Parts: sequence; structure tokens; C-alpha cells
Amino acid sequence: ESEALPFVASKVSQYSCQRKTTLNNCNKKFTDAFEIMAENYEFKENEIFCLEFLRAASVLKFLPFPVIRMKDIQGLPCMGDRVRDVIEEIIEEGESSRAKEVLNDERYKSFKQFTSVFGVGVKTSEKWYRMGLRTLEDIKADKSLKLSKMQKAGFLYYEDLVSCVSKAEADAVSLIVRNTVCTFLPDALVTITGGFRRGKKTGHDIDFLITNPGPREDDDLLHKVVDLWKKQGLLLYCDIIESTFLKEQMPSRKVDAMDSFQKCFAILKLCQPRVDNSCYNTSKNIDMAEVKDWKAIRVDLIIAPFEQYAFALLGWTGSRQFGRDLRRYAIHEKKMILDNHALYDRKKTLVLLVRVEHPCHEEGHYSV
Ligand code: DGT
Ligand code: MG
Repeated sequence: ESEALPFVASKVSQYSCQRKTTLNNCNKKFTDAFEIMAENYEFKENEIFCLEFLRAASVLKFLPFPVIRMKDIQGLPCMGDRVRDVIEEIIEEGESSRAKEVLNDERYKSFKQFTSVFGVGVKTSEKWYRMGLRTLEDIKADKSLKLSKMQKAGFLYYEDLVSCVSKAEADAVSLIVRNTVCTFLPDALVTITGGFRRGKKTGHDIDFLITNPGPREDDDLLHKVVDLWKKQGLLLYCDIIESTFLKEQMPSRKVDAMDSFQKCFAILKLCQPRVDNSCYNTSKNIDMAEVKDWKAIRVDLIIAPFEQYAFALLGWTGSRQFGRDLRRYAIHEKKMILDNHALYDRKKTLVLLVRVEHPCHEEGHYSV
């Protein structure tokens, strides 16, 4: 262990990928307010202000101490006037009147409800809001609305999907995914990514990255997996997106661009052991057959060719902000372009390869 160095605000990088941040957040009362502000700007499609608050939240999550006076943020990056105003008010009043206003704002409240449904984004929310619709009850009552297959599933399994996925549930689903994938490709590498790989205890979904280190390629793997789940009655919803990756494709400069891997957005039926409370529950009216013994869980499966696995793992591990900053860092500080498929060196005009040395290990070891 190295000795603790004195904290120097001016040395803090503006890029989250250059800061070592733990899950232990000492500045939650600030970052919660920032995230509300950012979400409201996202709903207004004001990307610049949204990112300003997300970046500030990321910096305060990194700070090893709680901010108690304005002096504490002196010299830190990403502390613009809008951000400082919110911090100052929270220091003085204990809360932010702006964040409170947002929470009480009719448009924000509607967008928050609408976007909590799987398959509903800002665009759809905007459309519904303009139609005068305000709550999920309004949406369900309006029979003239044409919902997508995804949104129908979103409403059908709403209660399960809004309740967080626990680590235990993630582990249970992980077993199912591994077993199914390995029936078709015994050597396949199945890795949990997203928030759970970062050590989070809960998530909104479970993300899996699948690759096959061997020479065998199987373009049908994803289809076989979901077909088997269908047969087993485990699949509640699935949407397979085919890969659009072209060989010789240049990495994308767009910091928020989606990648071109084959992937599947699914909802799985996770069977849960029924809690036997018969000795406490003497009511004879409860028909145990009607007690739901499963939970709908959002699962993303991503298939990456082995040569691109390291980049895919980096991108899908997140967080969103970490990924954005990695790409910005690559472009502005290294004159390179990074996406979920490759790292491109603009000076040498070549695509760099990453060799995965020990694919058998869960975490892997990478060398560029
Ligand atoms: P969660 O599931 O809400 O607990 O949190 P995460 O971090 O698992 O987020 P999730 O599942 O939405 O996505 C996992 C990671 O994959 C995320 O941290 C960044 C990446 N990712 C997901 N969607 C996109 C996208 O549209 N564009 C880019 N560039 N990356 C994405
Ligand atoms: Mg996730």
C-alpha cells in the first residue's frame, strides 16, 4: 500500500477514466441533486447541460471526503457556475431548491414515469406528453395508442422490471445463461458486464458479453439460445439485433454511439423458490397456485468476435460516464479513436489489437 498523498484539487483529471473512484460516495446529497438536474436536461434533450451535471457528479463521487464548504471544490474540474450554484445552496440550506422544483415539475414527473417503462425513451415520452397524457394510467387507458412489442412487454412486466435486480438474482441468471450458451458452445466465455462487473449490488438489468476463443464461429448461437429458452418457457420477450459490423470499419468518433455487435434485449422468467409461510398463514382462501413464483428480469446478451472481446468488455463494463470519458481521452489526449470494437491510432493509421492472454480467468488479463 502506498502512503496517502495530500489531496491536490488541481491535479484531479477532468476525465473519469483517469480517476480512481470507489462505490463509496461521500457526496451523495450533491450527486443525487446533480443527477436529478441531469435527467431533467436529458428529458429536454439539452445534452450539454445534462453532461455538465453528470461530469460534476462523477467528480464528486471520486472525492475522498464530503464537501462542506465552497473551498473544498476549489480547483476541481467540471465545476461550472450552474453546478456551483447547486453546491452552494446545498451547503447553506441542506437541499437544492432547483432539484426540488424539478421533482415537482409536471413534465419531469410524466417523463420519469413514461421512461420507467421498458421500450419508452425520451422521444416517445415527448409524443405522449404533447398528446396531453400525463401518467401511466393515462397511457393504459388510451386504447388508440399504438404500442411497440417492446413497450407492451414493458407494461406487462412493469412491476418486476422497475424493482431492482439483486446480485443474487444476477448470479442465478448468470448460471442459466452460462449453461445454455455452453450447451451449444462449450468453450464460450460468458462474462457479466455492466454495473454488476463494477461491483454494484443492484442493477436495472443484467448485461452479458459472450465470445468464443476457439476457431469455431457460430453466427446462430444467439438464436439457438433464445429458441431453447422459448421451449423451456423461460423467455418472456426478446429482440435480436443483427450485427452491422463491417470488416475494415473505422472506430466511431461518436462518444455515445451504440456499437454494431449482434445483441439481444430480452426479458427472462426467473423462477424463485416459493416462500412457505403456510404455518403462519391460516387463511384458506389463498390458492397457492395463484401465488406468482417468478420474476421478470431484463437481460442483455452481446456477442463479440474474440479479437474485439477486450474492447467490448471495456465498453460494456461502463459506467456510461467512464466510457464517454475514455473515448474523449483517447481522442483529445492520445490522438486515437476508441469504440467498442477497436482502438485506432490516427498517427500510425492502424487499428491496434488487444491480446487476451488468459481467457479462462473471469477477469482476464489484457495487454495492448
Ligand atoms: P444498470 O444496468 O442501470 O444498473 O447500470 P449499467 O451500468 O449496467 O448500465 P446499462 O445496463 O445501461 O449498460 C451497461 C454498459 O453498457 C453501460 O455502462 C455503457 C454501455 N452501454 C449501454 N448502452 C449503451 C449505448 O447506447 N451506447 C454506449 N456507448 N454504451 C452503452
Ligand atoms: Mg446493466
